[in-house]
Amino acid sequence: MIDKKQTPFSGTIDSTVAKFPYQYRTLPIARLADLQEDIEKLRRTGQISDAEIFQGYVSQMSFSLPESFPKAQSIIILALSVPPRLFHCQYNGQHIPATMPSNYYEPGLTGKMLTETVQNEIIGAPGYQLKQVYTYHLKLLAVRSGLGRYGRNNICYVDGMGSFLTLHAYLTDYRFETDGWQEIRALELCQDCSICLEHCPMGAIRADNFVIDIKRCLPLYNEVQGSFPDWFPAGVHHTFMGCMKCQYPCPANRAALKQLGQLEDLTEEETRQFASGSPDEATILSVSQKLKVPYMVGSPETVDVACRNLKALLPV
Ligand code: B12
Ligand code: SF4
Ligand code: SF4
Repeated sequence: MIDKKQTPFSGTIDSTVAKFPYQYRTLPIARLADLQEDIEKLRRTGQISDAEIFQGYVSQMSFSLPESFPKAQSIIILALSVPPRLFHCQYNGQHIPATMPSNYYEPGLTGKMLTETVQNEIIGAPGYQLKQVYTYHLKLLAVRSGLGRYGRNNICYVDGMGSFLTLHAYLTDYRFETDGWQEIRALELCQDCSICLEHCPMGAIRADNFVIDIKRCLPLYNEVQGSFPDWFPAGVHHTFMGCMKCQYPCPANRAALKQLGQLEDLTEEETRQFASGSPDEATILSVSQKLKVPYMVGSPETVDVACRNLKALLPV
């Protein structure tokens, strides 16, 4: 069920589990070349890190038109409000707090529901094709379209959502008349603020360069398998995956922080099994349900990552 739109570029998806506010903008397909030029400029000035894991994410990304959709006319970029959720690991009688950031759990909204929303509410006319694209740099697209702005932490902020959101891009052969192309803009609040820089435990946010030092950004290491580097500060871990240290204290998230949700806590036994590195199938299933990470079931790599990260949360 979809609510009536409150403003021209927003709406709410009612998934029966929860309500998900969304906002979107559109750009004409001709803007793909301008977006790619932004990336080329960064590349020419040496701002695209050559860190292997980072390259693993971005080397195949570009603002190109898929061969399978030559008739695409418009790009739709959508921000979905998804609050981080808190949970605890019970361990030796203690309740160890942890966060599940926005983009790692299934909030209760299927891709089909999102696509139907775009089709019915945003395009709003029958007979048009729609294709989700995963290979575009979504924050840049959001900022250039006027949907969001960069924070000093290089995360994208949308009015009314803060940074607690996920981004989704679609191509369609429907032609939107508007071209909301904007300069690449930072939040006005960032002009006189350096709170995220001071709170980043890794020193990834720099005073002299807006582009963060990706090689020092915690999620680059805790999203993938492998041992953590020796230079990691002690006690840095606080999530299932990812990092919230620059987002929680950010003044642009003050209102959004009130939306934080909860997940079911892990029992002593579940925590112990994950910390041991080899949880049994039943425990993997129960933890995946509690933490809303169904993709962990049948993925030994994700179980491995979860075991390492949950163990790192515990006192030694
Ligand atoms: C690779 C990747 C990562 C990498 C690298 C992050 C990074 N900063 O690039 C890692 C694993 C570290 C990561 C971490 C996170 N990620 Co990530 N990630 C991606 C991915 C796959 C690509 C991002 C990308 O294109 N990076 C390339 C760089 C070049 O792009 P950029 O950061 O936009 O850089 C721009 C600015 O530097 C700007 N710029 C340059 N100079 C200047 C100067 C000024 C003044 C200004 C204003 C701007 C500016 O221009 C650059 C582009 O031209 C996207 C999904 C997607 N398809 O886009 C998700 C995505 C960006 N990630 C997301 C999330 C949620 C996160 C985390 C918050 C998760 C977490 N809680 O830990 C963290 C945030 C870390 C951080 N501080 O950036 C969300 C974004 C949500 C949001 N609100 O912005 C995305 C869109 C996933 C999704 N579908 O929702 N991620
Ligand atoms: S903490 Fe301050 S500088 Fe950092 S993103 Fe938020 S407003 Fe900008
Ligand atoms: S996500 Fe964590 S490590 Fe990366 S910039 Fe923010 S605080 Fe620093």
